[in-house]
Amino acid sequence: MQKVLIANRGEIALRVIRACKELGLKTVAVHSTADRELMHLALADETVCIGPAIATDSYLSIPAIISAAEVTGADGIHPGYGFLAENADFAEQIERSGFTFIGPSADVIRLMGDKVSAIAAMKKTGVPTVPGSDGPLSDDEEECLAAGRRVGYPVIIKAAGGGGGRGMRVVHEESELMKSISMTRSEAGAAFGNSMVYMEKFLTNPRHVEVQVLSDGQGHAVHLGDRDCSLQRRHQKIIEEAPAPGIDEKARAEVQARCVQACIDLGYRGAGTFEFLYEDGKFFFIEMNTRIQVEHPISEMVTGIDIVKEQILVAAGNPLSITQEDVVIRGHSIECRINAEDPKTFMPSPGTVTFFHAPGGNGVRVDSHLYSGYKVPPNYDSLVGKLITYGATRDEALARMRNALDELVVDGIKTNTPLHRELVRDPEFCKGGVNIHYLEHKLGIS
Ligand code: MV4
Repeated sequence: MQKVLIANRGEIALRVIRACKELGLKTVAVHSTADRELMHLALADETVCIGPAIATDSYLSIPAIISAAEVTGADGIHPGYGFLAENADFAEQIERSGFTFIGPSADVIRLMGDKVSAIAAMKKTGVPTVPGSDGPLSDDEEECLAAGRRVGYPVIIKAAGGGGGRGMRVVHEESELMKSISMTRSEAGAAFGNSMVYMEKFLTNPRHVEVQVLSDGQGHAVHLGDRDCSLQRRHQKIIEEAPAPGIDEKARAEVQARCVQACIDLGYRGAGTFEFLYEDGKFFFIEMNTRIQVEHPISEMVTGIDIVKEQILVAAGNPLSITQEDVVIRGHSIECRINAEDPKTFMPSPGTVTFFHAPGGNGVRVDSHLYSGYKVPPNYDSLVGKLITYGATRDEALARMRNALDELVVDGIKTNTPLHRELVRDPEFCKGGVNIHYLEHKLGIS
């Protein structure tokens, strides 16, 4: 691989460009007409405008991106996260056109994109799953009722084509089951073009703990420890940390080893994340993400491994350069997602950043494409930066985050920085181990 096209925008495009430059690779930045002022365009060797502001005709246009790779002679394509990152057709068309998709094979993306087949694959390889319907629910009422009785209420009905919180419904008693199944089915058919649904036991107060993996598709895989992403609002993560605090060490070692074995069994290539619910000292698989994730830097901070560089190297056909013994989880890292939004109403707040000052100091990392004078367009996700701190202990990482948030200046637009300043001083959060409902409860949503 010699030249990488980055099929994304914002902070992750900048992150990927930095990795490519370190590896001595040429870069091609593609952008929409709304994104001519993005910082990474100035750092790329070449830039190509691929379409209008509306993402469906630019960042989501497979022909526009493949054409840009053709005209620039790029040989690798990095999808970042969001947009086409987990689109199996995109990966397939890239490979069929003779380019290298920096990610897993289209088959594995497709397998994990269907949550029913993902769960079946996990059960086969020994990753612990949530007790449930063991496959799709049929149209037969008696079968559904029997599944509900066997699993035990409350249950949750999820769409096979959903994920990330889309297409699911909690059912508290048998009398509501059939109506809930048919409603989830029809919504899923309309939203995902797939009306297949399945049932799981509904866990009432879990934490969201995920395991980062790297695998070369040649029989070598490692895990890079875990992350706790429980602090979320409406399925949008706000703060993440690595490692997850207060986890049962035996359960942790077991689940991490199972994830590594799953990568080998799947022939998985690239970076990946196994998402779990963690409750009462046990892990339950819910989904696998086949992309680089927003929160990958905290795993980089506690392992010293550059996940994006490793992703590119294994996509280029190199065997994994590290073994599990090389991976040592040291210290603690926290990430605050800085969004261009009102800290109280969460309404997006695009506009011109009149002044930007990034924090610094020992153990502080800032992944952001902001600069003084940059205009945040209204067309895309509101994430404008990530503040990441590292410390020998969780308390040290937290203290550094309090300082970093106090030093951060983003003038001209609203950001959620005031919320972060409050959260890193919240006594329960500071104790560690809050569950997925904590933030919404605190904000008075539920
Ligand atoms: C669940 C659950 C409880 N029990 N599954 C939401 C996002 C999607 N990835 C899966 N989700 C959930 N699945 C069972 N069996 C609760 C959630 C859930 C959640 C999970 C992770 C992080 C935040 C969440 C917020 C609400 C619900």
